[in-house]
Amino acid sequence: MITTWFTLGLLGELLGTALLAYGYTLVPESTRKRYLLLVAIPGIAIVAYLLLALDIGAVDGGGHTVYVVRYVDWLLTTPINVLYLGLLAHVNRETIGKLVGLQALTIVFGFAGAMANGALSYGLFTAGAAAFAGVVYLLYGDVADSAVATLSDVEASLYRTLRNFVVVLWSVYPVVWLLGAAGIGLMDVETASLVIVYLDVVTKVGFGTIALHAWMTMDLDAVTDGAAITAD
Ligand code: RET
Repeated sequence: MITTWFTLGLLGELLGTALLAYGYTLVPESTRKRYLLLVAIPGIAIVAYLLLALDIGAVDGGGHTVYVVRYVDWLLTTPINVLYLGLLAHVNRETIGKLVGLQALTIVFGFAGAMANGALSYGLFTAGAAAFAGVVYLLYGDVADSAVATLSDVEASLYRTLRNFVVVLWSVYPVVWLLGAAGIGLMDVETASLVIVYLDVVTKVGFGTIALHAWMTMDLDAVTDGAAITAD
């Protein structure tokens, strides 16, 4: 059954990557380089889900299964995701470094916690949660301020939409961690996997699609208002 979920995840990420890759031709030229990050996010997940569907990348974390491949995927893609938000908001390099670093730490601590047992496991989870709280703090603080200060109203509104999307949906991951095998074990591995596959596809493809849609609409505006096309 679990292989079925992973195969569905693979299909979702494949379709999402194809859709977003096609979208590359539809977004304004000035935003294309950055847009590639949005294609890379589900693109990386294709590899992860291919491995998971082939039953590669699971290890024993002291009595329960830990999907290493999943953490490697998150370690690569979630920092790219916050990097995109930082670049969109034109925030300074130092803050981008903090965002990316804290997000990477979130995943590293979460993985270490899943591999550990007992109190250490929860200690590492708490460290991960603290790092993630730092990311959220920056996204509502300095990064949001920079978005308001440097962007047009439509772009600043896109920033807020993407930021809220990330914060709300990503917050489900630590809950699944706690309820699943790495935590109190209330949720069995199959259910947790189903929820995570669903979330992975929605967060990765959804994030890109929201941005794609917004840039397409902005491009249309640019047809009637020539100035907007070079506004980035
Ligand atoms: C962990 C456990 C430690 C505390 C926190 C976590 C957060 C994980 C997040 C994962 C996001 C994954 C995404 C994947 C997309 O495919 C590591 C579960 C806070 C935020 C967006």
